[in-house]
Order: sequence, then structure tokens, then C-alpha cells
Amino acid sequence: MRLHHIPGSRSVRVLWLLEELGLEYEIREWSLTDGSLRSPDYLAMSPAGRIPALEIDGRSIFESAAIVQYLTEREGRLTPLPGDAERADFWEWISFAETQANMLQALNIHHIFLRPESARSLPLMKLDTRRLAVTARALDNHLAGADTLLSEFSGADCMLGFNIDAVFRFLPAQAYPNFAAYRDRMTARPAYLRAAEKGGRSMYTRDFYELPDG
Ligand SMILES: N[C@@H](CCC(=O)N[C@@H](CS)C(=O)NCC(=O)O)C(=O)O
Repeated sequence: MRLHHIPGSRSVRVLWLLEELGLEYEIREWSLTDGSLRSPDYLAMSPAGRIPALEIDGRSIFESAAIVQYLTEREGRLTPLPGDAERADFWEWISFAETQANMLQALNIHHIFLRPESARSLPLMKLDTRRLAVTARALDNHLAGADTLLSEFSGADCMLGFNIDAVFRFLPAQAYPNFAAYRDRMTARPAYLRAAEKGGRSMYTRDFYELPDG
């Protein structure tokens, strides 16, 4: 099994899940900026040229949500199986994680990658911060009195693995106490810590990124 990975990217979802499942795998690391994700070799594994892809069972799978669903069903663990009342909730939260990740990606581009800084759009940064806040409020409400997204830890929590490192770089953690406590619980899990150790450094150099006009 080989995971195609970039530190701090959505592949951390799969890396964390592989550790939770105790599977053997190797990592191949790529770069966001050297053009290699558009090479024919990589596009053959992930046709949109996106990270992650997972080589497994004689094929490659792209899209982190598909990988999480495939792996958890293959192992018969960390997922509600057919007939389980929480199966729709599992799919909902997996997709919700990606909805939230799209705003985080937009904010990462504006705050970190886009140069020169004059190329940034303050209205778009504000819009995505407001849209991100709606998703953080939804998670904060959902996690009131709950330790995990479903009734027990599952692959849906791993889908938030990219988000929980990013979200409080752009929103104040104290405004979302249930979600922040969840982030602290998840990032203390031994499998998360092993994944963080193997997965390399996060791209963030600051704890918090203010909007340019404060
Ligand atoms: N929906 C996809 C999104 C994957 C994605 O956008 N990955 C980013 C890294 S977090 C990427 O590969 N970006 C490279 C690019 O856009 O060229 C998934 O969940 O796998």
C-alpha cells in the first residue's frame, strides 16, 4: 500500500486513518509547487492532479472521501456497515468535512500561497472566513456533549484530520469551545500523533492569520 502525500494536505486524513487501522504502508511525498502533480505518472493515479491517492489492491484510488470509505469497509472497522442507523450520518460528515476543507483551501491560498500580497482579494477572504464560521458553528453545535462525530470514533473523524489543523488558524478557537475541545481530543490520539510524526511539518508558520484589515 502506498500513500501519495504532501505534508499538511488532505492526505493527512488517510495517513491518520491508516494509523488508526494499524495497516502497513509506505509514503511517497510530492510537492504542491514543482508541477509534478501534473505529470502523466501522477495524473494516471489521480486524474485531477490532486493529493491524496492511495495505491492498494492492484489499483489506485483518488479522492480522500472515497479512500476513507474504501479502507474502512475493506477492514470492516471505523465505519457503520450496511443496515447501521448511522450510515447516512457517516456519509454526511465525510462530505461535510470536504465542504469545510474547500473554504480552508481558499483561505490557505489567500493567506499563505498567493504572491505578491496585492494579488489577494479582501472581499473573498472575508466571504470565505464567514462561510467557514458557519461550518465551525455547525460542528460546535453537533459536538456539544459528544466526543466524536458519530456515537463512536470513525473514519468520519479522520476526514476532519486536515481541517482540525487549519480551522483555528482563521477562526478564534474560544468562539467554538466544543469543536476546539474535540480538536484537542483528536490530536492527542496516539494514531494521530504517529501520523503527524510520519507526515511531516504542517505548512503553517503562525498560530493565527488575521484578515489584512484586522
Ligand atoms: N476532493 C479532493 C480534494 C483534493 C485536493 O484538492 N488536494 C489538494 C491538497 S490539500 C491538492 O492536491 N492541490 C493541488 C492542486 O490543486 O493543484 C480530495 O478530498 O481528495
